[in-house]
Amino acid sequence: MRRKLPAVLLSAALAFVVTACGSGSGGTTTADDGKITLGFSQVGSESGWREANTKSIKESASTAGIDLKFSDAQQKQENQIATIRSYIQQKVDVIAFSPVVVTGWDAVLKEAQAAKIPVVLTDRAVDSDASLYVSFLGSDFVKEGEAVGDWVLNEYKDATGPVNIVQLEGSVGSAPAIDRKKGFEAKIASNPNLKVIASQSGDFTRADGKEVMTAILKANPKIDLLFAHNDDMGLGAIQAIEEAGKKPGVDIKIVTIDAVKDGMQALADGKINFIAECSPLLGDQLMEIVKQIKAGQPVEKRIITKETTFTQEQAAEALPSRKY
Ligand code: GYE
Repeated sequence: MRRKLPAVLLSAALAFVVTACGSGSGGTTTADDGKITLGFSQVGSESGWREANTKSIKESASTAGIDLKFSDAQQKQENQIATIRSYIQQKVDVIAFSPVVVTGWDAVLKEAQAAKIPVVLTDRAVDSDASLYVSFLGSDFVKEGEAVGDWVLNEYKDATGPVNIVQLEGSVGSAPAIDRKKGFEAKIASNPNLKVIASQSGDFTRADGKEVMTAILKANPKIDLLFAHNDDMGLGAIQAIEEAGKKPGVDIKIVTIDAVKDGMQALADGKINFIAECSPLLGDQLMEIVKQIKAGQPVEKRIITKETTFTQEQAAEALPSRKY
């Protein structure tokens, strides 16, 4: 009986043919079985978002028949640089990584370019020259910060006195922390009642979110609103707020970014008031880009993820079918 080859296998096979024809004896490690090798350096496992992102990348690679080398940098740039260098040495076909911080990538990106290994950025941006990478796939973090800012503007449009705001920032020097802060602060600047009274990094983790919020609560008796740059820090802060004898979502309103399951549950439960979504499901698009690169097809330089926002009612509705 004749069986049709699944589309993914077929395109992987085609990609190999193109590669094989084009590369001569150029010594790539494209395996004998025709598989494309992708080296991926992940930021870490700091949040629910990151867990979902890792799962998406691993699953999509396996579905696409791409041989994935995966490494967790534990939120350290030096680990990512070392991993990328090892992928260059191993002559993988494509390198993809989610840069922990924005700065400091020029040298290693130039090394990859010199070795003729295309690099794809996923999730987070770098400040290096755009000629040093092929494509950047991920969210518009400024827009996410603006979406939260818009909600806050509307929520306090009738405020007659100061609204005290606390901001829990993401990892210092990371694109989402820089851009979410920028988008949020630009929006709320139009209402002079909205005052950021404390703004500190919680490194995108639940533990740091709790610790930093505990200290901020002690130092500031009147807090009206918390903006946490991700759900996990918000969830940590919820614990701190409850331990301080206050009601999250009521005594202190909370707005966050990501919309992972635990965040959405807290939103539906009334402990968070609003979430701007940031999709971690980048795997399928990344594998598509990798295949296009290997097939010698043009790829888009910037691919922006589509996202939405959630109120408490919308979270309750969306939760049952939520994938992450
Ligand atoms: O929002 C946060 C994670 O880079 C978009 O990193 C990502 C952020 C995400 O730790 O939860």
